[in-house]
Amino acid sequence: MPLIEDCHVISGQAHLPARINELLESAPITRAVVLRERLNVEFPVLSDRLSRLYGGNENFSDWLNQLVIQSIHLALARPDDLWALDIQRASQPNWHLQGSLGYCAYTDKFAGNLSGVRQRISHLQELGVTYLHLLPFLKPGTPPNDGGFAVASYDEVDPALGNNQDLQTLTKELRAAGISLCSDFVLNHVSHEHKWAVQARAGDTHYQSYFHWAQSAEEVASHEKNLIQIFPNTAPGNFTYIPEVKAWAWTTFYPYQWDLNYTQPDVFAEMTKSLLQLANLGVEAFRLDSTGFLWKRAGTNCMNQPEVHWILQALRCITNIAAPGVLLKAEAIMPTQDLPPYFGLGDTKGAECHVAYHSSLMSASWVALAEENTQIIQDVLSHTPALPDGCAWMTYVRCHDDIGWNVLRPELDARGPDQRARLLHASQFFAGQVTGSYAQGASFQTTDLHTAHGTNGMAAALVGIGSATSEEERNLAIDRLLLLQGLSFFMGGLPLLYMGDEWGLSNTSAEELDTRKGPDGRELHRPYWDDKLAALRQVTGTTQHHLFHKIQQLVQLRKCNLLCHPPYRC
Ligand code: OTU
Repeated sequence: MPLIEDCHVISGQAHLPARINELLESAPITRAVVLRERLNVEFPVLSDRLSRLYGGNENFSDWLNQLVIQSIHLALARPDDLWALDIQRASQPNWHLQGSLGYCAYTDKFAGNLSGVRQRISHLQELGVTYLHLLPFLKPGTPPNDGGFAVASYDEVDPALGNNQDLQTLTKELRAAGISLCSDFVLNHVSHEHKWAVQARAGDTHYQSYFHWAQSAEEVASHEKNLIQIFPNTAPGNFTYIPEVKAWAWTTFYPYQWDLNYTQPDVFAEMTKSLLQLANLGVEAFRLDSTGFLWKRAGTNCMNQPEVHWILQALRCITNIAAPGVLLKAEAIMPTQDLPPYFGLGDTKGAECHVAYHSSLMSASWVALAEENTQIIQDVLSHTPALPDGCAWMTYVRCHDDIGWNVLRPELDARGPDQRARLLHASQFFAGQVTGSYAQGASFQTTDLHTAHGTNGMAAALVGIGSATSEEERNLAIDRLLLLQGLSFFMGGLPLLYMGDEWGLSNTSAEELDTRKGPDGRELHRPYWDDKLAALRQVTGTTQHHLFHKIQQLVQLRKCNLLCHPPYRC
């Protein structure tokens, strides 16, 4: 059932192709009836969006039918409990907004492996968590692999963390505890060790078509002049020469992450298949990584192209058909003004993602802390649109990435030509380079003292819990963190806590950093969970206790607030 009724295509009794009708006729009657209802709504929208992308291809109709057949087979394979959950959620489109609280962690750092996460469920329940985002747990390429964001197989759990059966057991236990598991789904790129990349390197032209290639240094240069750099220090440029292919692969992120080519319809079909298979293992939400970069258009910065939204809307149709209880979350770390389309607003109107990160609000809250002035938060909020029914911002204070400063450029530029210096100030402040700063963070991807890119560090280190030398300073630092969490909790979206922030877990130690492979500065805020320190949350008088109980109070307050004012909107 679509959450946004108002699509370009009028839905009704869709004319379904004969092969799809035949499949439904041979399917168990109760599922077939429901699937037919869903297809009546979704098939016209799906074929519209996909024909915008692939309609020019000769065999488009056959390909589309095959895609729908694949999705129906996966819907028929959906375990009974998940099928029932789909039906229940379709009748409650705001199910994920009823007092939800998110929590985000690396599986290995939080609990060793997927089975270990089951031992942490009681902790999550103590907090009132309803949504758990475990950072990439699918089979990655050999390190360095961008913390798992270079995926070698979307169909297998990382053997270091368990297997698909462990994943299924975990999702079941979490569900029984009222917690939905969210998995990253890295749509934009794959590891250079993924079988598609391996076959492309071996000369298979079909798999070469799964990637983007530049044939000459001139072609690379002509693209580069329009593109941004995500990791300017550690992975400069957006292309990597692949000697076996004698061409440059498009690699927006690290050289070992090859961007997928969504003009190739098989890429879309294969990725949707993997997503539905994970949904059938009980994954209830997908964090769609780096969505802004999915479509390249020469002469542009290749970000937020309209086709990105046709891809995402088609994906939404597919989940609405085969797993409608599943949530789609856009990870588009873009200025606020670029985000409404990810919720299906604007020129590319149509049901799209349920949730998107509000990264500008997050970064603005840190600038405000450094400036002791809320102006920038107010500017961001004034650019933040109201959302369609069933949609929400994901609000947060910290996550596994750096605090990116550049998303705030539009707000600052609107206030004057000299205002970007405020980002530099914030960056220096949190790196402890400004007189009076209490922060123990570090700048990310810039060694140039005149540019601000991002800031690394755990919240506790950034607000001054680590540098406090007296009770008074410590309380002040805790209050700073609560102030930021309060904003995230009461903005009206779906708040997300980052692992350990509930009791003040600090930066990764210098010794530990030395042992990690690769030079990624973000490891500073990817420490191991510390059971001894975490246990202090039960001991009165400790920082951990103080913080944890205040966070619990915020959670309670939020629940009461929601009970008194449902439904809430921002
Ligand atoms: C995402 O991030 C992930 O969250 C990062 O952990 C990955 O490195 C990256 O994708 C590649 O998979 O631009 O819109 O710190 O904010 O890389 C997506 C920089 C992104 C991240 C950025 C980001």
